[in-house]
Amino acid sequence: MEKKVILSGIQATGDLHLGNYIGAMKNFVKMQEDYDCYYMIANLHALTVRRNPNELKQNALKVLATYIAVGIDPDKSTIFLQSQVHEHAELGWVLDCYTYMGELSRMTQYKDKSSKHADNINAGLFTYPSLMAGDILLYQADLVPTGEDQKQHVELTRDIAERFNKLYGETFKIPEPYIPKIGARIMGLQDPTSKMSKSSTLPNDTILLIDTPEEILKKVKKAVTDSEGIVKYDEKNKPGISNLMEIYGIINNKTMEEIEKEFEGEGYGTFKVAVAESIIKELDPFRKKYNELMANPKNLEEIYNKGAKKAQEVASKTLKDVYDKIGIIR
Ligand code: AQP
Repeated sequence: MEKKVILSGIQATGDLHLGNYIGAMKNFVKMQEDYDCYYMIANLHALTVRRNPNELKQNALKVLATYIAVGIDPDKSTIFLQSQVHEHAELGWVLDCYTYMGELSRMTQYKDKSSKHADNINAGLFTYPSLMAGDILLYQADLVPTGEDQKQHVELTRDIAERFNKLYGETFKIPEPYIPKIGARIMGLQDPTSKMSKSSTLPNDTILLIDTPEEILKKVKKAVTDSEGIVKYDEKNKPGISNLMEIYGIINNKTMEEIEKEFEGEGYGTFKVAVAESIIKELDPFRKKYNELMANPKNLEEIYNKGAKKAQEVASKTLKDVYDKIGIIR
C-alpha cells in the first residue's frame, strides 16, 4: 500500500523555539516512520518581512540543521528549500488567481502581522496563504502537521483545492490539518496570552532550542504565573501555569490530571524547576548535534540539493497537470 503524504514547513526567519518544536517538529519526527514526508524550509515565505540577505541565507541553514538535529532523517524524509523548487512560486501565482480578496482578508495571521509591521504591509503578506496552498498541493499531501495558528491557512488551502477541482476535474488531493491535541499553541513565558514566537520583543518570553541549560532555567524561573500557588490546569484564569503544564506534559507524556497530582501541595518554585529540567533534558542531545551540523555547511548543502531534486520530481508533475488544464503553454 502506498504511504500517505505529509508536507509541512518552517519559515527561515531566525532561531527556532520550543513552540515550533512542540507544535510542529516533534510530529515531523514521529510521522517520518509511517508517511512519505516532505519538510520544506520556507525561505520565500520569509520575504514578507524585510530581511538582511546574509541572515536569510544563514537562517535557511539553521532551519535545515534544526530539522536534522531534532531527529528528521534526510534519508527517510525529503528536506528541501522552497526557493530551489521553482514550481512553488509558479503554482502560488496560479492559485492567487483562484483565491478571493475576502478570503485572504479574513486570515488572522495577516491581521496580526500587518498590525506588527504597519510600515510594510506588502502584497506578499496578504497572498501568503495562496503560496502556502501551492506548497501543500504540489505534493498531493494528505496531511499537514502544524501548530494551531496555521489551521486557518490549511482550511483555506482545502477551499482553493476544491474550487480548482470543481472547475477542472480532479487535480489536487484535499489535505487535512494535523494538529497536536496538547501543545498546538505554546504561549510566551512573559505574555502567556500570546503565542511563543520568534519575533517576540519581550526578554525571556521565548525558549530557543539553542538556549543553554542556564538560560532555560532562568527563563522558566522568570515565567509569569499567578498568585494562587496551586499547580492546576485552567487556561482561562491561569494561562501561565497552564502553559508550563502543557510543556511539561508533552515532554513527559503526562496528562494535566497526572501533573496536578504530582505537584499537589508543592509551590510554583518546585514545579518550575521540574519544567526547566525536563526541557533541558529533552533538548540536550539537540544542541550538540546542531552545533556539529552548523560547523559543516558543505554537508548541509549536499542535503538540501539532494532534497530539492527529489521534491521537484513530484512538484513538476503536479504543475504540468495544472498548466495543461488551465491552458498555459510550457
Ligand atoms: N507558539 C507556538 N506553539 C505551537 N506551534 C507553533 N508554531 C509556531 N509557533 C508556535 C508552529 O511552528 C511551525 C512553523 O512556524 P513558522 O516559523 O512557519 O511560522 P510562525 O508561526 O510565523 O512562527 P513564529 O515563531 O510566530 O515566527 P514570527 O514571529 O516570525 O511570526 C508552524 O507549524 C506553526 O504552527
